Amino acid sequence: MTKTITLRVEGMSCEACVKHVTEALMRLEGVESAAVSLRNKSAQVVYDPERVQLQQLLEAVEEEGYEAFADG
Ligand SMILES: [Cu+2]
Repeated sequence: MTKTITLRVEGMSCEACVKHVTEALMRLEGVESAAVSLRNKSAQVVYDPERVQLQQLLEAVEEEGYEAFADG
């Protein structure tokens, strides 16, 4: 059973940032898809909560140098 969440992502300024965030999320085991929007400052992530936790999603984005929040 997958879950869909929209994260708020701060600090992206161009399409390369979008790519970095997308790749950081997709690298995680259990993430099925990540739709990152520069314009909306968001990342819609479909993931399997049995394989990856929300906290790991946030950390993956932050390790790339951006800020991520679970409040959409
Ligand atoms: Cu950029």
